[in-house]
Amino acid sequence: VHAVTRTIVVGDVHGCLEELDELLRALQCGEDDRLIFAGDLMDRGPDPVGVVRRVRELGAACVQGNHDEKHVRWARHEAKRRADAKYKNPMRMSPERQKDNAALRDEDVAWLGALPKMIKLDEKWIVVHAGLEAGLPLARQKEAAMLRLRYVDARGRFLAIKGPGDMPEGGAIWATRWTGPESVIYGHAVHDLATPRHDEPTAGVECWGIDTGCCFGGRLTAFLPATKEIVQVAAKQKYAELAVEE
Ligand SMILES: [Mn+2]
Repeated sequence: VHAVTRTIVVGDVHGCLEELDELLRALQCGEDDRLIFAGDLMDRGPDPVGVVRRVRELGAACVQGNHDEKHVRWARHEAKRRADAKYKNPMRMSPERQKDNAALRDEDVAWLGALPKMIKLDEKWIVVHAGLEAGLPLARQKEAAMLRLRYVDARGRFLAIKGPGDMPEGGAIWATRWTGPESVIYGHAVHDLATPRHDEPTAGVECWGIDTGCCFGGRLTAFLPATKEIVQVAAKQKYAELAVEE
């Protein structure tokens, strides 16, 4: 039991339930701790539904990731299809992921669908799954950026990727062009399989990328902004090939 409330942000879990449980033990999480997940609980790892259930049981906060959002949309289309034999689900999803989607309870889907795109921790720090566009106040940030942003143009605005792993011409990692004033903790992009990425694009404005690719055989990372402490567990195995999907 810790005397002081800790704020702990956990990177993309992507179905890695065993590693999540090990991380929670390593952190010795107690009732006083404030746990926030950086999104993308679903897909890639062995037990995405178990991860959603665990995070809900913990009563933890979570921002929505693009994989979580996709499952919410898929479930809505499937509900329509069940109600209307002529309705065709316009989305594509692998059979394995469809099975996971079907294993989510309605309340799990509702919970995933109600996740915020951004969580403000305090006066300095915010958590978002993917990224933020420079020069826009928080209230004007776009959902697409918060769910999917990787690269930005010279003005710090969204640059779409053309193919897997492509950095668009003239592009840069969004965190290198973020102008603040908030400091940001984010997931989504695996910059390294071991070490979180730290940028300080403006003095006193920090960006911490804490997706260290556990599902790809890297590590699951927890980051404590107050102390800049990093707590990690190694993946038990490589569950998926490292790939940029969107
Ligand atoms: Mn993502």
